[in-house]
Amino acid sequence: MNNLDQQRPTHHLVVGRNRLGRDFFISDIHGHKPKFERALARVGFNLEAGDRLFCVGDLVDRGSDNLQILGKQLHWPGFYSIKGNHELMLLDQFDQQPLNYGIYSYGGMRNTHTLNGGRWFEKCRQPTRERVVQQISQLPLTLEVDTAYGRIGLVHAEVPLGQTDWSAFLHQLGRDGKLVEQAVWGRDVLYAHQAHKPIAAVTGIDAIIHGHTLVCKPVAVANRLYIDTGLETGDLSILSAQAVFQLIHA
Ligand SMILES: [Mn+2]
Repeated sequence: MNNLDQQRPTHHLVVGRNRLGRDFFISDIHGHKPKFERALARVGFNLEAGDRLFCVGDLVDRGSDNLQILGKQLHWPGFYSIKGNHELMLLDQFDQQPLNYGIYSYGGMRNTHTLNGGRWFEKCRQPTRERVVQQISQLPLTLEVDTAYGRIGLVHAEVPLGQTDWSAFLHQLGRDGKLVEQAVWGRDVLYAHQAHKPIAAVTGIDAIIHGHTLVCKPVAVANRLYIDTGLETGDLSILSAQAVFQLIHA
């Protein structure tokens, strides 16, 4: 274990290899149970057989099944999710933290979460709100999982331009609120790629999966893979670890 490992923030979760079933990756469920269940059915997801599911954040907001998703999936032994910008908005709103999302804040209004699909949370009774906050605050901000095909990292929106090493990025993330904001809200890497700018791979990790920015089909940018197809296609992308590397190496 090197120095950086020892200093890794506790909001980073490291998950070992699955010895039983398959590992799948999904993003931006946004409280849409039917879309979520269709995705699971498409790959024959089998919890009992040891399959695991990793979500790149934004479990809640927009759909009508937020409490069902939180109540059920977060209790699955093989379900892992990181926080997305929607989870952070919810926590900020509950804590009455001053919202400071800069260009992302829709003019710095205090009700950013409500405007972004969070009205369901506003309408919950206080004990429910407290339970939701308890569940969501325990989710890590970043995650990495070892698979037979390579190590896969999860970051909701992006590993910002200029961050070229996974360990260094995680290290700085624990100390730099601005970087956290970029990691859960940013779209610069994908936009730079779409503008045909060269994007380097992030060293120290084999693949990184992002949601957050809408795409029509999964888009690989060096070793980063954007998978949030939910709103564009009506279907959530669900990818096996093998499929993740096939797309990155295509
Ligand atoms: Mn998002």
